[in-house]
Amino acid sequence: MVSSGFRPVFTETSALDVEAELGSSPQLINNDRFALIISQRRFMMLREDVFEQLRDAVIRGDEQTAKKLSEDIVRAGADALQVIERYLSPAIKLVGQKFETGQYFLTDLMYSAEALKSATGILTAGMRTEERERLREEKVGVVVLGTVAGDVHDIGKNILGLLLEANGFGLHDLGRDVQSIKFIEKGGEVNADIIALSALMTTTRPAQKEVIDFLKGMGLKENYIVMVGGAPTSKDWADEIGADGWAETAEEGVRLAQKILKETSR
Ligand code: B12
Repeated sequence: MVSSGFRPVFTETSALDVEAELGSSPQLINNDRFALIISQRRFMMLREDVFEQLRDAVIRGDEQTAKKLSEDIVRAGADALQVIERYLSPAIKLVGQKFETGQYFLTDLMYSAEALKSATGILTAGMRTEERERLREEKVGVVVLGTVAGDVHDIGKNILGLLLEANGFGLHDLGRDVQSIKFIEKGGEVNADIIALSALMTTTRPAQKEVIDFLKGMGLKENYIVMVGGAPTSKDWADEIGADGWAETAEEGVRLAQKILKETSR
């Protein structure tokens, strides 16, 4: 039933799933009934190139198309994170390169950023509610998160926040362009386990160090696990400034937070 040029974009409903629904043996289910159930469950077959179209819409800064394609992808039940990692992150990287090399102006960058923000918002919206519901009971740790002072980039930070919440962390997102002292004030107020700092520019990266220096100066460093991330950061940078952890992606960031919390048995 998968015709050429089309493919399912999500775990296909297996014959056993259908059996459970029909209460009959898989051998007795013919293709028509199988297809009907799939369509009833709103499983869709998407053209294989829909992800490429979404990527291209972000590169072009075409927000309307990006929104529409994202909605189609959500309806099809595709894995939001995979779409972001495989198609949207490379798209925005390319946009950044075009900006750097003068092929794109700031307005182009802004249009692409808006398209990306809308797409990630739509793709992850379902995840937000479902996962929150499921994990509400399991508070595994409290995180204060934000993009450091002078930096308004927040798309990656928002993805990290979403994943932290989805994995049961209590999240206090301070937003972007957050003054260093605010992280510390909030950390004390909510009795945080982790302070997570995002920085997207070489010029704002030093603010991550500033937060750690403030914590040390106030004798509070031992109270928190400080994690840093963002494109211009690295493991070396994290070690240099005395951070407790660094991760390249939001997914790795969550795994790292879980690991450090376990190790420090908080
Ligand atoms: C989109 C974008 C914008 C958008 C931001 C919109 C928004 N709401 O975020 C807009 C148009 C507003 C913008 C503005 C500017 N930008 Co800009 N922007 C970008 C761009 C193209 C993509 C950033 C992005 O969203 N990436 C996608 C997300 C998903 O990835 P990410 O942020 O890296 O996050 C991932 C990981 O890093 C990680 N992560 C992120 N944070 C954290 C934190 C922790 C704790 C952990 C563990 C992990 C983690 O998880 C995320 C998901 O896996 C980058 C280029 C690039 N390649 O990064 C330039 C870039 C960052 N911008 C740049 C510049 C120069 C600017 C401006 C100064 C331009 C100008 N002349 O005004 C302004 C800055 C204004 C300011 N004061 O901040 C430069 C920075 C150069 C530098 N000095 O380092 C870049 C690198 C472009 C370039 N190549 O020149 N920008």
